Amino acid sequence: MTMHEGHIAIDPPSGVSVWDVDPYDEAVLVAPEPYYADLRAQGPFAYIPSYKVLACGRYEETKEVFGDHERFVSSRGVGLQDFMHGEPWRPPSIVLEVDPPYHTRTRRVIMRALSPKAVAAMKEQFRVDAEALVDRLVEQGTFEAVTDCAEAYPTTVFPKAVGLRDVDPRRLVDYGAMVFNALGPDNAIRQRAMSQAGHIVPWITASCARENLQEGGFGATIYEAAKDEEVTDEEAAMLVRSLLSAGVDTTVTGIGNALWCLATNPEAFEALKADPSLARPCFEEVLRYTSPVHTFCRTAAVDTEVSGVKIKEGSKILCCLGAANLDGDKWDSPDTFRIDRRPMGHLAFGVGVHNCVGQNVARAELDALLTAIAERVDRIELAGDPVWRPNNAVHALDRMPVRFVGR
Ligand code: HEM
Ligand code: OVM
Repeated sequence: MTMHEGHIAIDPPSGVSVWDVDPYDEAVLVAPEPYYADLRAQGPFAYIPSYKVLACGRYEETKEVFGDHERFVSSRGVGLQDFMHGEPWRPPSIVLEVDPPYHTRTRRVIMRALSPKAVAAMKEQFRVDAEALVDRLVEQGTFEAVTDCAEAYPTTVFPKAVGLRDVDPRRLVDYGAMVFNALGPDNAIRQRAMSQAGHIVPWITASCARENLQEGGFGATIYEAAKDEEVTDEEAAMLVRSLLSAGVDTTVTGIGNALWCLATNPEAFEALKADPSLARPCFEEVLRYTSPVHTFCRTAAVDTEVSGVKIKEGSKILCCLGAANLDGDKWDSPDTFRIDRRPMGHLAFGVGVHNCVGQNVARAELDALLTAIAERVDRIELAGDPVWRPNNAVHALDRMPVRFVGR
């Protein structure tokens, strides 16, 4: 057996197009839409020789692979690396990177901590902080969308909701960059993110300890499950780590991408202003249109077949959620941003047993912020060109100067 990039090097299955592309090239990562279209055009799967993996980007196959946890497991890692054949960079997540039946138990604990009721209890604070931030940005006029808004908002509300005693926005954002870049190959982007590990990982680990979490937050609720012996204290700490891994960079990206959609589609912003209750469908369309997490992998646990393609046990499959969310066989005018589309079935939160357990939190944050913007801002103007930031798993802005003109 030959290894490549930390996983089993498979040969191209018969009938599958061999496609010489580097999905992790910085030029592809910062402008992925042509890659998404080419990936879908290759067929149900493409074999990518530079990584010796299969990739899928049509809606149907992406959903089938991503949603079938029995044939396509997460316990061998949801990045390029196969955990069965090498040490992961950190102890694996006990929710994202495990399979049922263990997954069922840990997921239940996290699900209860992030229940609709628990999230509803945070909404008033989300609203107050959103209005204060938007007022400040209107006052400021021109600002930097990524740092001043997209990072500023979640790093204000999310640590409070989790109950972190010690809040360090920089380290929270940079940890997210490590976690998501780690899903790709060991390229320069991953290495740059990982060079920060020394001063971030110990801080994250300490933040997950029971004594560093205030009563009333999501973190304390997870530790209550430990009191009831549903999980151990060590497992509770690992589940808090999952919140800190997945809960910041994703919403930072969602907000940045939402601002980009609204700044570049003024008619959509006019519609949102006219009816702020469109904040929710607007965010769903931002998710479909920009897919904040563009790729997660699965590993075939058995020899199997999808859409007539034979897949060998041990094959890594790149599931390109970003491509599936723009598939013309699934969506009308997929490349048009329409805030009233209500894109049911988009894959930006995944599908199947691992679908995003934090989606209520993400929706509550974006709902509060987009509503505050709709009520307080008359125009959103680009004050310079948006620049995208290459990341092995996340499609996010690097910077975008914008101006909020108040109402
Ligand atoms: C899982 C996307 C926000 C916590 C996932 C998955 C996706 C995703 C695609 C599926 C992973 C897989 O199947 O391998 C997003 C996006 C977000 C977001 C686009 C925001 C725009 C959040 C937030 C939290 C969170 C705010 C925490 C409060 C998690 C966790 C999992 C997960 C713990 C693992 C669930 C499991 O394996 O059962 N997310 N997420 N996410 N997300 Fe999110
Ligand atoms: C985790 C986790 C969950 C979702 C996404 C993620 C890759 C990490 O449980 O640590 O980022």
